[in-house]
Amino acid sequence: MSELLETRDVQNLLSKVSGLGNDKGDERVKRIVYRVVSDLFKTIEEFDVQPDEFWTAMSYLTELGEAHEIGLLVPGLGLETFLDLRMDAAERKAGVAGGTPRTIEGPLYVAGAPLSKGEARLDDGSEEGEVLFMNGEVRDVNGKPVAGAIVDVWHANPLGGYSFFDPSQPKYNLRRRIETDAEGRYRFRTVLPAGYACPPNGPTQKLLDQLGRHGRRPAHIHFFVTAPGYRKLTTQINIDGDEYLHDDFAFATRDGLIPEVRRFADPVEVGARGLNAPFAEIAFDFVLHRERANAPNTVVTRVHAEAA
Ligand code: MBD
Ligand code: FE
Repeated sequence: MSELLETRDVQNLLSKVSGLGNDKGDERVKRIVYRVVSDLFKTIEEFDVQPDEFWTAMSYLTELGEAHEIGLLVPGLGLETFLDLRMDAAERKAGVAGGTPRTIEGPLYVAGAPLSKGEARLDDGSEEGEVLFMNGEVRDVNGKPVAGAIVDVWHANPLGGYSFFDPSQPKYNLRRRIETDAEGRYRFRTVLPAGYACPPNGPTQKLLDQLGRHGRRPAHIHFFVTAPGYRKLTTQINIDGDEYLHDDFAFATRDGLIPEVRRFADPVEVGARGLNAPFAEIAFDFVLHRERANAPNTVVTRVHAEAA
């Protein structure tokens, strides 16, 4: 590395910047700021970053925040998946094995969706798309059904847009909380989502372009599954057959999260569901772990929107 970084002036600067020389503040924050700022100094040195380039990056960060896209770039850079991999590793170390795999939450959850028992319909009938019935059981790793679990589900519409973020959709469209019945079962009716694409003129896509990358996600459905005494599960299922299934810009596709999609076109079966067009069905069970003292908390504090 460069000699400049080793000089007393720069070392002094870093220590003052991070407050390491004083006895106030927070020790952990100081050490992390020291590391991050010195790594930035190193990056500037190594790439001989010019002032123009540096200030371009600073305006980029401003733009990213103003566009509310920090939560979008984070998964795009694999940071959210990295946190998942670390949580997986910590769980393995604590002996938490098996169960439904976790995958990233993403930036589009909205708290406070309508709550119902056993079943729900997620769309209001105005969505043009293939009807999907999804059902399954919440159980623990020993196969015991979990009654009274909350399945908090959210997904995009057939155009890839999420309610709240896409103001053309009704409030809480395609967002529901379903409490499992006495047998631990849930079921819902909805419309098949399409994959998501980063806003084409936004700052996230602007950086992805410079990396030669697309900003597409395969069609997917998000879940939080919670129950008293159990570890919170954050996961998603992918819709099989999507062209981006294994080419997700957010790196969230995982083995065990690609259930079979059954298609029904027989007029008798279609009619029996009160429909007049072919529909799809997915069966998927969620397997939770009991809470345990020595494993890291999976309840993540994160700022969520709540529809007004
Ligand atoms: C999404 O729908 C999503 O789930 C993630 C992780 C990023 C952008 C859009
Ligand atoms: Fe999503």
